Amino acid sequence: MVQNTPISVVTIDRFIIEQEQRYPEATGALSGILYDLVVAAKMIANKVRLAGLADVLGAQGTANVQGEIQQKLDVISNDILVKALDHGGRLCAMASEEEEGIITVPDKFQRGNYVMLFDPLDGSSNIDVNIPVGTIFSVLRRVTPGGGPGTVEDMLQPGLKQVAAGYVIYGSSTMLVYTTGHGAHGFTLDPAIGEFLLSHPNIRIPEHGRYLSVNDSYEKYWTEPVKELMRHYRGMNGRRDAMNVRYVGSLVADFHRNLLGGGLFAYPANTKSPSGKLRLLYECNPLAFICEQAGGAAIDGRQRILEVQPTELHQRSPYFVGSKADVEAAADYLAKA
Ligand code: P6P
Repeated sequence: MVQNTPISVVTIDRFIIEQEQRYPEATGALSGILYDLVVAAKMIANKVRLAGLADVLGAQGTANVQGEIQQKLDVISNDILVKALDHGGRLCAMASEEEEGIITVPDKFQRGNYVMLFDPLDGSSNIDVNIPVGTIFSVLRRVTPGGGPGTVEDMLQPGLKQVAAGYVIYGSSTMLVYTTGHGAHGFTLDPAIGEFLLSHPNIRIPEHGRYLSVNDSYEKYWTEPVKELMRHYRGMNGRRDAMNVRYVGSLVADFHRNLLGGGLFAYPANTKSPSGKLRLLYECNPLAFICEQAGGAAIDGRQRILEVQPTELHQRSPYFVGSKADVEAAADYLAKA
């Protein structure tokens, strides 16, 4: 089994199949989705890696459903994911931050019993200045009757229904971190052989965080309890040592550093963005699943993020995710809101 093998030779494909073999009832469909996702991740990594050299930097000249200027690599990454996942016969629909409606599986392909939601290239506005960006994904089992196209109803499920979730960070190295509910595991891409190799088995996030990731330029728009909470994290009320502020402005980069080193990422609601900025279904939920599997926590300020019942595909949510003790502090302070 994986545990007895030097982690440097455990490919992600081997890890996926050994996870599947632990469940005799498994059909292999989820494994197939993950295999297709891995191919897409390698292709996107290759595009991102060459971004400075090829004509893929800069804006596409269009805006996405969020009204955000699409970067060329946003659109390229979205297309790579759709084309890598639409023909495998495991999905009945997809949803993307880059597309307003759901993405149907063409009639010429078989449809399966899962849906996938993704942010194809989060933080893409940072690409031109070589700051790490990421792909975030979430997999749900369909809830509508099988056979036909998937619907929005299949997407609007609470995060605790996820059967798999994860992210790819395109940084100093390319890493894929995912969970199927049995721990969070990290794989590093070895470009020399084009394989993701198990490098971070069973990731555990420290109980207390070292890092605080928040954009405090919005402080004037925060409620008083949020301001109090940030003073707590900065050690200004004597209840804890000050956290080091680290804010890259790229969710996957900030989340990944905090996952490995301990920390808290916060994007609170504010008077300008009463629902916060981050998207519940394909940003907050998948990272919350990973974080809880690593021993951390994630809330929207009032409740566990994974228990929020979505009502809209691109709905936003306030977000506090990371080391358990620091998320609990957020729940304490915001209960006074
Ligand atoms: P702000 C990038 O646009 C993003 O969606 C996340 O990757 C990042 O954490 C956040 O927005 C940064 O937002 O308002 O601090 O610039």
